[in-house]
Amino acid sequence: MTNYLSFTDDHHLKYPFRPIAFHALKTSTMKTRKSWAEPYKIKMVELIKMTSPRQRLKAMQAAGYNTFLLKSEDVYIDLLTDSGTSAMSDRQWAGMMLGDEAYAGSRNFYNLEKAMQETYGYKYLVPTHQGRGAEHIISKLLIKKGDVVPGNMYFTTTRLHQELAGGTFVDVINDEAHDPKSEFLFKGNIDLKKLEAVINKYGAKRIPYVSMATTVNMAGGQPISMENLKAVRKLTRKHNIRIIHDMTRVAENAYFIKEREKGYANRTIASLVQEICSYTDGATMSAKKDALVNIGGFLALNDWDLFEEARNMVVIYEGLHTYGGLAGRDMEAMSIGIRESVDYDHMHARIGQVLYLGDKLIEAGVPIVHPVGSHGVFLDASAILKHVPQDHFPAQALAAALYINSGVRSMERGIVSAGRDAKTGKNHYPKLELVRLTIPRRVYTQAHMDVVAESVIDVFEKRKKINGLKMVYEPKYLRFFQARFEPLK
Ligand code: PM9
Repeated sequence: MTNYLSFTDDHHLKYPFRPIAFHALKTSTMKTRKSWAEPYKIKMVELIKMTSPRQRLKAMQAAGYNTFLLKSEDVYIDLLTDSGTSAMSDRQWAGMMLGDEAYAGSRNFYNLEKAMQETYGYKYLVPTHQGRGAEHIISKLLIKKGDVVPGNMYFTTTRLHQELAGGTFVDVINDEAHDPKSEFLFKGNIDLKKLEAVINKYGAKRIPYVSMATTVNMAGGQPISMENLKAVRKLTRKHNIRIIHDMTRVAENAYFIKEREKGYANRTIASLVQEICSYTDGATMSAKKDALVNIGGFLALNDWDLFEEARNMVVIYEGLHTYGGLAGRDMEAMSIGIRESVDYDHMHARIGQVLYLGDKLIEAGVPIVHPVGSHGVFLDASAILKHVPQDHFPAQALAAALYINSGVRSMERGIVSAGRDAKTGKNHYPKLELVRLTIPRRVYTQAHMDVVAESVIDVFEKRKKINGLKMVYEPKYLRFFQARFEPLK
């Protein structure tokens, strides 16, 4: 009989404590226990304001029914984004005090370079102020007018930089990714037939790279499998095409591979992250997500010549190549955050919290994207507001209604975010019309998730009373950030 007091590490690996929400994962082979807790203690708190429905209605009217235009002090639980909203650890804050604020050659740059190389395995680092800074540089360096860039679903800033550089984005994600009800566990996978068709149609010379994201944000934080990634590598190698990896949530993707993909259960998150990166040629990173910082990003490359060009270009748009728009203290916090992001207990609790909220909504019959993804729960606005046509912005209206109901801020991820076709000027009509409840890392407790679930369920029950919106102001680029709306009668 096993001595309870002498469990081996091996036993711990086989039967770790599971977040309660994992019973929903059909493929999970792990045991569950009744409750679980965050792997941290809270050392400092930020007070949040409670508001009345009347105050919230006024705030929403003033914000033009766009949650991006609300003042954050009017928000009770802020699930707008997981970007730059993480709580840093005491070690990261201690690192901030070690900022070497030199213009050139800051010690913190070298620490960041080392953390990036050791954690992700890429050779060369170009720091940038955030992810889109890296997207700007790589798009300008690799894309020529008339090129096509296949990828596993568009992301707003990524596609815009590709278009501004003269390219056209082509979606080659598998069909399941566009179906909120599909339970496919790797909805981030690239459809190899679609990718091959794009290569045959345009020729490899017009494809500067495949844009491959881990996890896929606009699909609901859905992961790509290691098997699919290997196959994409094989195909692109045959045609001599690069893979540029949007590694914004790579550790979250690695966690799903460990949980869901056969043969990976005993691997560490760190080793899976390394393996994912090893199948790609370079990466853009918004460190504001996985890497647990409030600001920062980078471009990572393996090709020296390309790195030299990027290092030269970064001085034009971001700053010297040893700071790229960041303070020394920001780079130090990032280097520590990168290492913390691949810790199993951290990721287990992070994704466990997202699943906890997702499970509550599934139990209540609220239509959401299945399976629950890495960084948030995505409400299926077209299924919830069946009476609101896509041209009346159902997800935008639902996000506004949720805020007015309880002060919970979410983000539209539907027709407003999809924007217009760069060539025809016509609206894109995405199949997914979603509201994202994005969970910041290490910020909220399960009690906050309970309140969010109650509010979403309440709004769901009152859904017939929610009308659509009309857009009364539309900015030219990335309209979701600043567009304004009015309610339709
Ligand atoms: N993502 C998000 O809320 C920030 C605002 S929405 C544009 O999800 C991916 C997959 C992202 C991402 C930002 C960026 C850009 C690139 N790729 O915001 O420039 O999710 O650091 O990164 C947001 P930056």
